[in-house]
Amino acid sequence: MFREDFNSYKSQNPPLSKVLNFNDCKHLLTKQVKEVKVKMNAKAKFGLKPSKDWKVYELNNNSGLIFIKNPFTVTGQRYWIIRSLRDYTNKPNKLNLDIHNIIPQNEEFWTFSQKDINVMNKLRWATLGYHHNWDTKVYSETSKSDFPLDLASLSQYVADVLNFSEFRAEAAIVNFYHMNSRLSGHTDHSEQFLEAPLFSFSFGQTAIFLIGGATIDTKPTALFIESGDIIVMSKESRLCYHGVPKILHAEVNLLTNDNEEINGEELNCDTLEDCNDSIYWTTFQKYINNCRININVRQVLRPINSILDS
Ligand SMILES: O=C(O)CCC(=O)C(=O)O
Repeated sequence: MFREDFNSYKSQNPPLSKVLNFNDCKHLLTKQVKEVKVKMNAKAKFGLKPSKDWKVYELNNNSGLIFIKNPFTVTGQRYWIIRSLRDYTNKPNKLNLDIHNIIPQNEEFWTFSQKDINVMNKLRWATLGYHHNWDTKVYSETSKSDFPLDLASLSQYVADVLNFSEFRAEAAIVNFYHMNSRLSGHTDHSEQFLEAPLFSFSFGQTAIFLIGGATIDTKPTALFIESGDIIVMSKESRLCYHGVPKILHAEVNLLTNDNEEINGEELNCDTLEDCNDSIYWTTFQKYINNCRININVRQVLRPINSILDS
């Protein structure tokens, strides 16, 4: 079932009318989704709008699959896009490009890619914190680096608003998609503590995302993920098959900065200044006009308390 639907959505003419669209979800309410009550924070943080203004839903057929309709300000989206491309691609984080040795030792990905567009086109992923091992799928104490404080704070803040206040951000995969990229159906089960939710932040081009069941025999639900949308995979949905069969072209215009102030606590000061520089922003706007960035944040370890209890 998952495979058949994946193939149908990856085709030239995907059945778009069957994809859940959270821009217009009044008609989905009660039938396919329900609204989720969140903690009301009046103060905006981390480039997000105050949580009292968020629109948060849970799928009826996939318990624990939470969808937050773009809660970011324009400046907030700019911040996370710049961080993903320019900073999270720096050492000691790992990139798919590392094994090809195409970036000279003393150069950083972003600066080098401005001179060589092929390098930019070859970027597929970066891993942060505990580095995901794509072959063994096992996290190791010998392959980890410091997790970025700002991304940990963003994830833990969203977790807290959704009442997952114990969540700890310990590993992330930043996925970089081109218009012809896909991510096959898979489950994320390498983490030791699978009870913790997984947070997925998307920017740039639109994706069709499929979320199925515990095996590939369950028919998946298809959703559009647009720039700024957040998906949380918690409870039953945490171990469900999911994938991205298609990237669709969308106008993502972050050129007009809303000049909304970002509460700068725990954010990177240089990036905050860069977000408000419209000329500096244009190179990043060019990237997201044809690409999608997905930041997938996980907790790896069991919380200390649960180890002591067992
Ligand atoms: O790009 C997405 O929305 C999903 C990414 C994902 O499933 C993963 O990194 O495991």
